[in-house]
Amino acid sequence: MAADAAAGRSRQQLLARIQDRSAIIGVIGLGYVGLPLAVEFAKAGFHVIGYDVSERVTALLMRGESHIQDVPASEIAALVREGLFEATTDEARLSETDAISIAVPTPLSKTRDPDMSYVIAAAEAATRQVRRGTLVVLESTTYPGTTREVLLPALTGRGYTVGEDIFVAFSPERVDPGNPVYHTKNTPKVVGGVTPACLELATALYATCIDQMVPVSSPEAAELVKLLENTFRSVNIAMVNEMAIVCDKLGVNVWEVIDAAATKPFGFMKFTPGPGIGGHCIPLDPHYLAWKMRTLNYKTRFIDLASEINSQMPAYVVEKVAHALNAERKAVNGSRILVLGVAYKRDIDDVRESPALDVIRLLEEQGATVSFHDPYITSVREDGHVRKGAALTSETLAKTDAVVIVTDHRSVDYQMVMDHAPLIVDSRNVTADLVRTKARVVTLSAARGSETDS
Ligand code: SAJ
Repeated sequence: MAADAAAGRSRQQLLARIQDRSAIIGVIGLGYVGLPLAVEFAKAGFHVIGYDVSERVTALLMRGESHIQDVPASEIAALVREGLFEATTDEARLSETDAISIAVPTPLSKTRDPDMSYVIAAAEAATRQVRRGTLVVLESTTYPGTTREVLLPALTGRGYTVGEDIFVAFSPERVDPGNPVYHTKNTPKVVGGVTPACLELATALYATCIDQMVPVSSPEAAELVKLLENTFRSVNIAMVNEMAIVCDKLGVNVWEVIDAAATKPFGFMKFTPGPGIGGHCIPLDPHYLAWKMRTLNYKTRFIDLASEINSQMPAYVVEKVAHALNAERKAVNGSRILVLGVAYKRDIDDVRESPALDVIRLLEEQGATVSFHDPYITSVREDGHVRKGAALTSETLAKTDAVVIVTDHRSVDYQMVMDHAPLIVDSRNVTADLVRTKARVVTLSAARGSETDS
């Protein structure tokens, strides 16, 4: 009876501190997920202690700067000034918190298996520092079972009982970098608690700063929601990438087909082919599920096939470049090629896992002299050396043998590229509506209808 009373007290006390905003919130990992979340908690009135292992990150945040494109420095500066947000590399500061959200990377190892080192490090830090009665929520995208098999044992190892002395949940991050409409606050938040009390506290906390809660019955359900979302995208992107190859072989323009299919008002969702998929989510997350299912002797064929097709797209683009140069009696070897756009998707500054890096590597392996231009990225660090971006001018364009559009940033003047480059290989269909002037244009599949590649 006494334990129940104590547990009830812990839950009630934390609920009250959430409601009156006196709870101190910890966020482990101040990246593109953790920083926007920390800002939302602070804007809701909580004192937020952001913990990150990077001294560079915590120092710049405390100077009121931002390293995340979607988080304005002015917002950081104001919250730091008001004492609502502080960033630290001192793990011990987490002992002051009543609730902790963990938003650390979950990359893949070289053998394409989950690299849980960041999650384990964060779980161990939280375990060392948490006080009795604390709520700990894992946000990192991971395989189903991680919360119960990795986070929970670490925390209960301190002698805590989940649902009484410690509260544990999983809530997937749904950040879409660069999305002008959906941000942390207005994107519905899925939450799965290890016990009903864990779910109640986690939803109460997030409801203070996120508009819509989506409670589910377990952390495993919440972990799988995220993996379904990203596997859905990977599989559908792979399907339209294969459709691009199909259309090319049939002499049909894939974007014309997709645009027409997208007029179906029900039962269809538009995806567009491209040079492959990048980012730290779609190329990686489905492999967390594939890995987990392999341990249960089940082969997730859709995930594996989608990954196979998506990862072959950079080579398909390079094959298009070679074929287009060949039509001008040029070889890739010795050609001067400008890769236009290296971020993994348009209008952002993130180059992680970008297919542009594969396109550049493959072209250079065939002897091309490759430069790049990206309005958001001035240099790319690869294998220890830094490659600086080139200016996009009529002179640099005229000197190329081909321009390969890999990322379709909206700020680029593509008509100027059309007016000065001799050849464009457009992997994003961004030249479709331009006035045809100097450049010959090749796309991933055949030109529209009766058009010929000029
Ligand atoms: N891509 C295509 N064709 C498409 C859509 C995307 O080739 O039709 C490519 C993009 O160019 C990019 C990659 O796929 O290289 C991933 O694109 P993305 O739009 O999924 O962008 P991410 O990975 O930054 O963000 C996604 C979120 N995006 C959307 O829901 C629109 C979402 O899936 C997750 O919230 C997020 O990953 C995450 O963190 O998991």
